[in-house]
Amino acid sequence: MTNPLSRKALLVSATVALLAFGAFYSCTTGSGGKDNVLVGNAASKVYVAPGKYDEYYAFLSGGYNGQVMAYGLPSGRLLKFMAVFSQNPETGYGYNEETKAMLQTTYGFIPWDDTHHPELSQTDGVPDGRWLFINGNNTPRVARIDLKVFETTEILQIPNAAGGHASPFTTPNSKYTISATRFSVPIPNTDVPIESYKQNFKGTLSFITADQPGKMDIAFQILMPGFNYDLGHAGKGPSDGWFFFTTYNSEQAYQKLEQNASQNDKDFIVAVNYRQAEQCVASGKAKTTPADYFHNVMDEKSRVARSERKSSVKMLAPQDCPGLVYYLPTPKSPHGVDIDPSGEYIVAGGKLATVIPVHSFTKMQKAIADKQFDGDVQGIPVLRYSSTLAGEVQKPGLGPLHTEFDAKGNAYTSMFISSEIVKWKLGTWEVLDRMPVYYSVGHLMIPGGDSRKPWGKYLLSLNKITKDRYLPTGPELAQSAQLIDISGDKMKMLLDFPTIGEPHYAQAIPADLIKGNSQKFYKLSENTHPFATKAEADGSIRRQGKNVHINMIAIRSHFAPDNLEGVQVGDSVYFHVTNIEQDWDIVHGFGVLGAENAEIIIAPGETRTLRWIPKAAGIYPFYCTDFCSALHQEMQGYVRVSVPGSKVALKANISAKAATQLARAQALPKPVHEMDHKTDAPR
Ligand code: K7E
Ligand code: CUA
Repeated sequence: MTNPLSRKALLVSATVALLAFGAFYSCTTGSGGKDNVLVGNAASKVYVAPGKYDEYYAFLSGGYNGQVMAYGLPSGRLLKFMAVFSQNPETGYGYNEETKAMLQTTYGFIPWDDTHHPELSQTDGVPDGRWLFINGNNTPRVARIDLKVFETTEILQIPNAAGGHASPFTTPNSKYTISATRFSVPIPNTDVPIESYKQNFKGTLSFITADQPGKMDIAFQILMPGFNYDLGHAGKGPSDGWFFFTTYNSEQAYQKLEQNASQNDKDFIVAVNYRQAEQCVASGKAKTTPADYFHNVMDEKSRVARSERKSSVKMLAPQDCPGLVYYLPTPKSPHGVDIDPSGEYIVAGGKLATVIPVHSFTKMQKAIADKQFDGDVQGIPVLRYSSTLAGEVQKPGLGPLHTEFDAKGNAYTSMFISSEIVKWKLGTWEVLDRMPVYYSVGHLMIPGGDSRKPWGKYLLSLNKITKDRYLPTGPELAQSAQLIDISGDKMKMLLDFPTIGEPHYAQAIPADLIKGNSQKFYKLSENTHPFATKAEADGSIRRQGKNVHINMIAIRSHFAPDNLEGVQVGDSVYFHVTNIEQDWDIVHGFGVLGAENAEIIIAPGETRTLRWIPKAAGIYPFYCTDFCSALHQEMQGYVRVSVPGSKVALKANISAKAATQLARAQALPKPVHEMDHKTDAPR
């Protein structure tokens, strides 16, 4: 089952092969006979009968769509699309007034990002199903998704950083999650010649407090030499208290990195003793440094997001905190760094390396104690390669990127260039099996495979290129995941399924650890939204200058009020719609003719607000966008829009009680609009 291409290509230098890898896709016909699939057997292993549940939840990042998708495994069925860093018109996320603040940054309202690495929260080094963290790669951010509601509830911007790629891998109890700069930049960022890279450009490693929902913050940052920091993983067991990051571009190139950052035989793994960092911070060794960043939180009760702007961080220089950071030389332009379940082995994926180097944590500690240094980089000791090396996997294939583990002492590494998964043995470093994948795998994922207790059983190969695997859909094809059975000695291909966006990485967890906690609706009695309407009689329309607020309920199968008059051209009309249902899966939507943003979807018990600015006089229908009942098509209403200064009075067809309240409210002084964020968000 060896991919013959990988064998041949090993003779070629890795760099040449990288340039030529496109030629590997010379497709054969169709997608039929290429897999070593016993079709019937494989089909029964992924078949989940109608009405039955999958065994695992899998969370796949969406790459450049900025979102995260939940799938079921082994079926590969898509369960939920979760908006994180990108606006999502499907639900109104980032368009409605309640969620716009989630996308606030010091660069303004950013409606997009690039997600790479979903990371489940952990207890004792084992995924626990409480939260999923995900990084924003472009405008460095880390988000928390609450797996009770499968929604983004918190986003922290990472200051003093550019490119939040090595993120958000967590420590064994999720005390910290991390974010390292992929790109080094001047810190603080300022206008300097690019040629002054070596003097002026720096990297940062950010440790983010993660175990308190709603309270993520930068615990401290470590100021590092101006390399590229690529990926990271926390130690566990004996290596608990340490964090490992890969670097590339130790050449400190600032142009044509393709060549200029591939000169050195070895780059580094950075080993950070974060307990030492905590001590140095506690003893005042960190400098309070200016930093400009946002922290955005979705309030659990009002379901309105709030932003806070922060202005400083604690910055540690390794030179001021001896014992904090060491460099482990590692061939060659390493990408992934993965720690085995025992916490002893530190596996690097050297994209251009011909071996998979594995460092030993025990040897690393001894090398530090014995000062087996090969000089230093800007005061950071470099450990001798031979002093930390546990072993090298010889001839693994081409382009090793990422490694995960099963519970039986085996490791599995993705080979981008030779397009295969390679299984090898920890300790003996021998290659045990290979499985070709279609095509060009990036990350691979085993449920719990980066944790202390892998559940094993399946491996998901997350492939970059699909070519001929599915029916053609024009120039751009979906990316692809392949599910592989790893329960036996030999890997077995079970299933292909297309994915949305580019799923760099994924995490999976037994469904039982999440499904019992899934929330069915929001309690209306606990809804503290300032514009909540909890009963039909409480609907209202109010004017505050050019702002018109409409409090409205939605219930099968009507809105109340549903006839509105007195709105004028150029008004900002806020439809505050509360879904007063208290029943699972009964959501309503709201769309209005000519709205320039999106619809809103309102979950049972919550309030969502659509802002709308009518441009011309006339009658505008609105309707429920989610087919909620037999009379869903009747769930509609009208807004009358008059010219500016018109004498048409404000009117909503509401109850007599509500009308009295309306008269009283209109006599009161104007309240401050509590949801006027200072954003220039697109409406
Ligand atoms: Cu290898 Cu961004 Cu983790 Cu993609 S990264 S593959
Ligand atoms: Cu409510 Cu359709």
